Amino acid sequence: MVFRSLPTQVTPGKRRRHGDFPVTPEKSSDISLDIFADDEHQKRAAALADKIRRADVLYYGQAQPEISDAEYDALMRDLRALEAQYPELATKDSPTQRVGSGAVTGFEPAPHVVPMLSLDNAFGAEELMLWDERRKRLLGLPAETQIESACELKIDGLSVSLTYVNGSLVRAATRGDGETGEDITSNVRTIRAIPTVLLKQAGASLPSRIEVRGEVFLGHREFARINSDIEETGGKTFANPRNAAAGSLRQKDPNVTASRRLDAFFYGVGECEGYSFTSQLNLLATYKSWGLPTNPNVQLCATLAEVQAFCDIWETGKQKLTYDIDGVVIKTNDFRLQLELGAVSRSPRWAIAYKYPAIQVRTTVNSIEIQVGRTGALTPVANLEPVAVAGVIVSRATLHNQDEIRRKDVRVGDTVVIQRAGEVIPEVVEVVIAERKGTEEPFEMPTTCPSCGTDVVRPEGEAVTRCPNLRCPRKVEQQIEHFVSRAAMDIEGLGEKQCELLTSEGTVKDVADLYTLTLETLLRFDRMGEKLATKILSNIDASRTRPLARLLHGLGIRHIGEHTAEVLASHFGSLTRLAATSVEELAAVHEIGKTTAESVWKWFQNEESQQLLVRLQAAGVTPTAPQDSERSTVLAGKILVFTGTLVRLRRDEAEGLVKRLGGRASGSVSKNTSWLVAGESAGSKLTKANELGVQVLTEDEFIAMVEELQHSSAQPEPAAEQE
Ligand code: D41
Repeated sequence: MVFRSLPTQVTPGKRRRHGDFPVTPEKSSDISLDIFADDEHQKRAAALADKIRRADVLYYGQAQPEISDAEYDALMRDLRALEAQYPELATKDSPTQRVGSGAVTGFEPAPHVVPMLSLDNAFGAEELMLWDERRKRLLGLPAETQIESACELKIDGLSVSLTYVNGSLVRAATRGDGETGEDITSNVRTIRAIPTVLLKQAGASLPSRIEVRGEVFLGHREFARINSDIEETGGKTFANPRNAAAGSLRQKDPNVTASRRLDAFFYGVGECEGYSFTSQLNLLATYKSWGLPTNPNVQLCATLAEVQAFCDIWETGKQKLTYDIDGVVIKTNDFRLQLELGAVSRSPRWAIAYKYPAIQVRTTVNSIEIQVGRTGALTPVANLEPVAVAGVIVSRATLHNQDEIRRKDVRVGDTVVIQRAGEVIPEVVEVVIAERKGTEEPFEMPTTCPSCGTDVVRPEGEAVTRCPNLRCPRKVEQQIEHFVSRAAMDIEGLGEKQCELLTSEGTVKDVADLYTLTLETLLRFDRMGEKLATKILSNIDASRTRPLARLLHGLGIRHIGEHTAEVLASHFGSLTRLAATSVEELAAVHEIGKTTAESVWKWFQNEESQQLLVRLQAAGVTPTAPQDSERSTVLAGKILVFTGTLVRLRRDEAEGLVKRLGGRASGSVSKNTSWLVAGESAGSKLTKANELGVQVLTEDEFIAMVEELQHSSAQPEPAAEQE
């Protein structure tokens, strides 16, 4: 069916740019005979609108959705259908007439120069065909013509709009209601996937001003890491990567955003001056050349059959991705055709989102068991009657904690609806109460640890119940497993089974014990041949000199994931320095927030930790200081000093760049300084550089020089050295 939507007016007086499409009311092809809405229709429309508004507030405003995307889409479709039939129901404030909810307070409003459009959805092949027919009809093309389409994955993240002026990021905004979003510049500046300066290719130009549109998201691994961090501190975990990305992007403290590795892909343009694109593929290739991340899984399709094939392939193919997608976006490739097709009701007619149905299935809860994590957290897990969900057999689902079980009222024996939230972690959506027989058993968290029998504790205000026993075998086993894992000390040969064996008999009581293992001890275990045991010992030995970051990560200090461990290792360089630091010094490190700083400091103050470190050292564990062997050398031997306020680059970015190119960034000017890069309101360092005859560069000159170096790889000669 073709929906009839009200046209949106482009505000008069606005400059016309790419993205301002001629807006024409769509010719209606499905005029109904029954043209007046009665009371009942009105009530139904109002009820649908209410539900949608409520869902909007929960989704956008609080990042705590209550209904699934599929349910939301269904509500929206019903309302649109009703309004298409009775246009007088489509009042100005109907949810169909706007996208998303308004800006949430706390961030400055950020108006979009060119509105951020939304996408109409097509559910299945038939609706896709209808969309294709419509675009041909609108273009006056014969039905048998094929229009070239660019097919992209529809990343399930948050839409953002970045404004670059002469290649420099000046503003980042959320989408908001499409007209006005929120200014999230400081947070976006911390996202490493997003360049603060666009790369200029030799011989090419950059737009003088451009609004770049894309999606910020979290990959599955990072999502899991964030949630496990939150779980450790007893906080409320995110239900899916999308919510976690939203929560991370809207942080009041940019340090928190920085500590979460958000990712991004860019795919669209708003305002654009001084540059023009010819097609969607041309835009994507250009973005890539500027250093903006674009999704590699795009395809130019010559026919609609190819488009459908692309959609079908990714319906199952998406399971192999490391991030979530919720469909495919199909765009008319040629920008001239896009312009001709224009937009109605804030959706371009040249694009459509092909949505996959959210797959939910029913199964029964056979039992609920408790898992003990490496921090001692007790997590209830539902053992399910195995079912296939979106091509994967699911037999377990996390129930998070006691509060969640109570909220959903999940009982053993219940029929439940499950879905793969974020496509990775199976989740119990709800209990099918109608299926209750009365024999289902409510679940209570145990009062003692199922592993060691110690009384568990649940601190006031926290959702997590923990086993406080430091020697809890299950906890130690998990700690060892974490320590030897690939992301940490990478000790091959020690899998789940081996860790269980080593800890269950008390042979290994903490990670330092691993380094005292002998061939004799290992050979006592079942199915441990001499060959395997020798290999394990040699792998343990090799781990003695792993990089410091890996050891730090492996120690399992709260809030220290892989990335934070790297930040700490490269800042402090050694365990000794880390152990001697203060909370203040830690918190001053870029990307380290207060909570992390306190957690690290506390860990190193703890007597048990200190003893562990002494024993590790005694066992010959000498982690290597961080070094980057694959550095470029174009700035080798050069010392740069930055002073004043930089506007295009962050200070750490600039210094990082120098390091990557083999140079050194120093804090003070001396006769050995190769260049002083002076930003705005530079002071005494600039005076000193002038006195010493050190060459001074503006920020622009520095960036131009770096770009030049990266392209030509030629060694620069500063004037000061030529003399
Ligand atoms: O990956 C996406 N989520 C995605 C979203 C994409 N690849 N392309 C998109 N293109 C557009 C238009 C055609 C309007 C430029 C989009 C979106 N819009 C979009 N996302 C959320 C609202 C609109």
